[in-house]
This record gives sequence, structure tokens and C-alpha cells, in this order.
Amino acid sequence: MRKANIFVLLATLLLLIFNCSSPTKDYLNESEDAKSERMAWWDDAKFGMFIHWGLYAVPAGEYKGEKVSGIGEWIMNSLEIPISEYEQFAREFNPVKFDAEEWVSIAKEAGMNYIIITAKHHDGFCLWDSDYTEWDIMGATPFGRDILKELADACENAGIRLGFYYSIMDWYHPYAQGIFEPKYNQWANDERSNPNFELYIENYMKPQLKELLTNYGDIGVLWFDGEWIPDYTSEMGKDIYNYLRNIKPDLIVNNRVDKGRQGMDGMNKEGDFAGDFGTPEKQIPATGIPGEKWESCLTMNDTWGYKHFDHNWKSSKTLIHDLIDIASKGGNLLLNVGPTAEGLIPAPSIERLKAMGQWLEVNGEAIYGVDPSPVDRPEWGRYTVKDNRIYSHVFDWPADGKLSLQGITDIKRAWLLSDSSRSSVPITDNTAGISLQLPLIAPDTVATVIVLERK
Ligand code: H79
Repeated sequence: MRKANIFVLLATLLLLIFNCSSPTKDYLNESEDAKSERMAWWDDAKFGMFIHWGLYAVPAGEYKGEKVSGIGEWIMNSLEIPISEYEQFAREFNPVKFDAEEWVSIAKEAGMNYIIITAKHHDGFCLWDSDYTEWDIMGATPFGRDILKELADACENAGIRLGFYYSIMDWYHPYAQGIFEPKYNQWANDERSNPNFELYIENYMKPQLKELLTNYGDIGVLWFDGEWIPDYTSEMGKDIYNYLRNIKPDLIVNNRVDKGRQGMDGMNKEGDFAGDFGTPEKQIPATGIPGEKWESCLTMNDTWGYKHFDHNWKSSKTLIHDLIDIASKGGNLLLNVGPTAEGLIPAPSIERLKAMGQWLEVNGEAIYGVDPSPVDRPEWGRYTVKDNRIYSHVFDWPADGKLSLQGITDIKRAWLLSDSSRSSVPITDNTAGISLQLPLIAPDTVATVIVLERK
């Protein structure tokens, strides 16, 4: 009996010691191999959907007769709307046409493999049922449905990875603001700081992030933003990164968790930690970002959050070329939609996504899972590579059908990717590379892919 008691005591002690010493693991010095393995799905995915949705969809870019000239989700800041007035948008937010499965099927049909949605943008409003605030979909709106839960379920059913955008800058939380309403935090100000900012991180941001990582299924990515506010430090970023990966070891986190980013070009200061991938915003780096994983986030018009008067849509052709360009430089494309306050993705966005999906249906092999171009980009288009195949994406079809491929050698056979019979395209070798004799008419006026099989 006594022996048994001692055993139980020892076992308890051991457990205690184990528990106390089961330390938080440090993920900052992960090996390149481990990182590659963790990010393999993301690397191969290449194309994702960014969703900017929140209360700013209610004013839709216009308040009291004034139209914002800039991006719609900044309306609270740009038009200096006091919190008490902005709260009215929550009372009006009732997106009865929201259908998570419809959104996910639009993404899927577009050929997208993951979705990142604004769980919380700069206005601090939370699209999920958070225990840490009433400034959320359940506490502040008549809608009463957990948007992230519905989206998480729809994504799981469709086999689409889900990630959350989370703004560190917060114009609503009293401990997060360095400059108070109605000015809010401006871009890169260093004038004031909030003495309680640490409490915002420890008692609000971290528990909220834990909710997001534990209550919504298998979350692939956390996408931070608003890290430029003066109260936020690189040390906080490193601590949060480790906090998150200790909760979910295979999580992928963007560079804005840290302060290492330089402007909007996605580059990080050398030697800095700066998360798992760079985030060039509204731009595509001229030659990619050597030695870094990256993802360009782009809009289809000029705004992220819905603006009823922004009709400056890019063409489907431009967007498909952007996707190819990004893939040829080793990046991903995160392409934005800004749904309306009713819960609908705008028709012009759907139209463009459909066109992209149709192009990818035929040419996806030359985009998903590819490596970047082996040579400088040619005048007529772009290259991507996978296994023993080089894909040439022809944007500008040669009038005489004769295409010159500088620096490409040792090619066994060539054919059009869209040609199921794989008829050979004649190849001639020359000193600087090869030439192809193509049909005189471009099979696809947007971009035609020719497969080049290496010897
Ligand atoms: O979520 C999207 C943007 O809201 C956020 N990042 C993407 C993904 C972001 N992009 N840029 N910025 C934040 C900085 C914003 C600068 C400006 Fe402005 C906002 C320029 C015009 C409006 C603030 C208000 C600075 C000048 C006026």
C-alpha cells in the first residue's frame, strides 16, 4: 500500500516536472529543410483568394455625401469618423445573402487553392464570435452568424486551405491606439504611444489568435498587417510567432508579424527574421525576391474593401498575365475580392475569376507546383518549370509563327499544352537557343502555353 502511494507520488512529481519543463519551443531558427517541408503546400498552391470584408462594406466608400479617394477599408481613418458613428455600421451590417459555400465555390472554380479573409482589419471589428470583445459579428450586429465558422466549414468541405488576416493596428481597442479618434493611427507615425499596448498584446491579441487557431479547423496561414505602429516591436513579433507555432507547429505566418518589412515592396531587411514569406502589396517584384518566399497581394480594381464607385477594373487578360508573371518569378498570387454589405462578391470580380479559372483549367499544369524561370524573361512572355518540362507562356504571338527561345537548349520535343494529341511543334536549334515553328494564329489570345520536354 505504502509502496503504491510512493509510486503515485513519484509519478505525479515526474508529470509535474515534465509539464513545467515542456517548454515553449523556439521556431526562429528552423532549418531550411523543415521550412520547405512546412511550406510545400503553400509553394505549390500558387493562387489564393484574399477577402476584405467588414463594416466598411456598409458605407462602401462614401459617408455623409463624401467619397473616399483612397482604399475603402480605410474610410474610418480617412474620413475621420468617430467610433460612436462608426458603430452604426455594425447595427446595419446584416449580410443575409452571405453564402460561404458560394464564395468557396467561386474561389475553387477560379483555380484558387486557399483563402485568406480579414478576421480583423484596422477598424478592430471581428468577423467571428470572440470571447474577448463585443465588437464582433455576434455582439454588435443583427446578423448573429459566425462568418469564419461558416467559411471554415465550407473550405473544409471543398478542400481549400483557409487562413486569417489579422491587423495588429486597431482603431477600436483603447490600449492599441497611439493616436486617438478621430485621427487614429496614421501611416508610420511615431508621435505617441499607448502605455497599455503590452496588455493589448497579452490579454487581447494573443487570446484572440488562439481562438482563431483552435476553433476554426485546420488553419493554414496567419496574415498580419498594421505592424508599422510605433508601439509594436520586432521582439513582440518574434514572441507572437513562437506563441502561434507552439499552438500550431505547421502554421505559416507572413513577414508583417515582424517589423522587418521595407515599404510595400515585400523586401525584408537583411538578416532579420521577418516571418515565413514576403508580402509585396499591389505590386510584383521585377525579378522576384531572391532567397525568399513571397506572395504578391493584388486588387482587381483600386480598393480592397468594397467601394460602390470603384469601376477601375483590370482586364482578365492582365490578371492572367500577372499570375503567370508571378509564377515565373517564384511567387504566389493572392488576389482580392471585396464583398458587399449584403454578402455578395461583386459581379465584375466573379467574371474575372471565371476567366482565370477557365485558363487554368487548360493550363494549370504550367502554374501549380512550378519552379521559376531558368532564364531571363523573354520579350514575348514568360517561362515556368516543372520536372523535365519547361513551359513557355506566349503573351505576344509572333506574326510569322516563328518564336525564338534564347538560352533554352537540349529540348527533345515541343507541343501545345492545350493540344490533347500532343502534335509536335517543329524545333530548330541555333547557337543562342532554339526556334519553334508555331501555327500562324494564336490558339489562346491571352496566353498560349507550349510544353518543352528536356532531353
Ligand atoms: O488590408 C489592405 C490595406 O488596408 C492594408 N494592407 C492591405 C493588404 C494597407 N495597405 N496600405 N496601407 C495599409 C497603408 C495605407 C496607406 C493609405 Fe492612406 C491609406 C494611403 C491612402 C489610404 C492613410 C490614409 C495614409 C494616407 C491616407
